[in-house]
Amino acid sequence: MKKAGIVGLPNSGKSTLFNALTNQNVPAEKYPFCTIEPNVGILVVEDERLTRLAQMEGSKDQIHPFFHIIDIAGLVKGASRGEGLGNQFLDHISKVDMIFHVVRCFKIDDVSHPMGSVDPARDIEIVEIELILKDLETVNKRIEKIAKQARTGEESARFELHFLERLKAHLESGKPARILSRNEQEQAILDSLFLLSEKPAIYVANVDEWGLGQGLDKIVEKMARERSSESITVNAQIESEARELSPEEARELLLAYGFDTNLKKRFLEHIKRALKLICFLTATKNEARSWLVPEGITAYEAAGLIHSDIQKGFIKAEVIPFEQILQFSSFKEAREAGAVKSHGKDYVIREGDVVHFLFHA
Ligand SMILES: Nc1nc2c(ncn2[C@@H]2O[C@H](COP(=O)(O)OP(=O)(O)OP(=O)(O)O)[C@@H](O)[C@H]2O)c(=O)[nH]1
Ligand SMILES: [Mg+2]
Repeated sequence: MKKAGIVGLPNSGKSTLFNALTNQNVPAEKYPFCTIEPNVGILVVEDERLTRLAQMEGSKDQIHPFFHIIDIAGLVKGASRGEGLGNQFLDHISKVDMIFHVVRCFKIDDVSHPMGSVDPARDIEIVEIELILKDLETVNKRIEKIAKQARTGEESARFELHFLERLKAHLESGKPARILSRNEQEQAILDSLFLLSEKPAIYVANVDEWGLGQGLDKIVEKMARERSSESITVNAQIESEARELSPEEARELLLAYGFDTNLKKRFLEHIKRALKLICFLTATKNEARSWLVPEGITAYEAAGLIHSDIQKGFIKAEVIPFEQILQFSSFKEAREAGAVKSHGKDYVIREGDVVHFLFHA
C-alpha cells in the first residue's frame, strides 16, 4: 500500500491538514513541535461512479479508494545534522512513497513561525536543503564504495561512478534529485539509492485570506513547477473546521473562501498523477469497490490484488468502461446486449473500467 508523508516546518499546518484529510482529531496547536510521533491515517475519497455502480448491482458494501497518510514532525534547519527532531524525522520520510510539502502562507497573529516571518520561498528551500543534505550523505557513501570497484576497471562500476558524480554536483547546487535528467540505466541506479529528494512531491500552499491576497500561493505554484511538481492551494484551518458542519453548510463556507472542489477529491487527483495511479471498479452483491492501482496494471495482476485464487484460476476479465455501463441497468444487461468485452491476462486495465473476473474455483 503506497503512502504519503506530510512534511514542512513546525506550525505550517501539517496536522491541521492531516485532520481534514483523514477525519481525525490529532493535536494541531500553536506550539511548535506539537507533533512528535508520526500520526497515521487514511484518506478515503468518495468515487461517485462506485456509488452509482453499487446501486445498479445492489451491492451491500462499498469500498471507496483510500490512501495512507502520515503526519510527520516539523523539520527545522539543521535536521540532517540532528537538529530539532532530526534524523528520526528524516527516517520517517524515507519510508513514504511521496511527500506533501506543506508551506505556511497564513499570517502570524498568535501562531508563531519558527523563522519569525512568513516567507514561502525561503521555507521551501529550508526543508528541501535538509532532504538534499541527507541525500548527499547517501550518495557520498555510495561513491566511496563504487570508487574502489571502478578502480579495478569494472565497466558497470565506472558507469555508475560517473553518474553518481553528476548526481552529487546536481544535489550540491541545491536541486532535488527529482529534476535530474537520466536514462533508463541511470534511473535504475537512482531507484537503488532511495533518495528523499527523488520522491514525488506535491507542494501545499496553506493559505488564509491574507496569504491569498498577497499571492503567496502563486509563489508556491511557481516553485513547484520549477521542481517538476504540482501545487495545491488549501485553507487547512477552514477545511478542518468545516467538518463540524452539515455537508451543505460546509460547501457554502468553503465556496465563500473560493474553494469550489472537495479537498479530498483534489488531493486524490494530485496523488494519482504524482504516483501514476488509476481506479478500476468491481461489484458483486456483497461488495462494490474502487481499486486504486498503478497505471499499466494487467488484468492478471489486478486479479491477484483481489484474491490469489482469482489469479490462480484466471479465465478472463469481462470489461466495460463506466460511462458505457450507464446506458444499461446492470452489468448483466450490458453483457446480454454485447457491450461487455472479454479480455485475457495481458489486458491493460484503464481508468474507470468496470471489471468482472471469471476464474476456476
Ligand atoms: N490562520 C490559520 N491558522 C492555521 C492554518 N493551518 C493551521 N493553523 C494553525 O496553526 C497552528 C499550527 O498548526 P498545526 O497543524 O499543529 O501545525 P504543524 O505543522 O502540524 O506543527 P508541528 O506539529 O508543531 O510541526 C494551529 O494553531 C492551527 O490552528 C491556516 O490555514 N490558517
Ligand atoms: Mg503537527
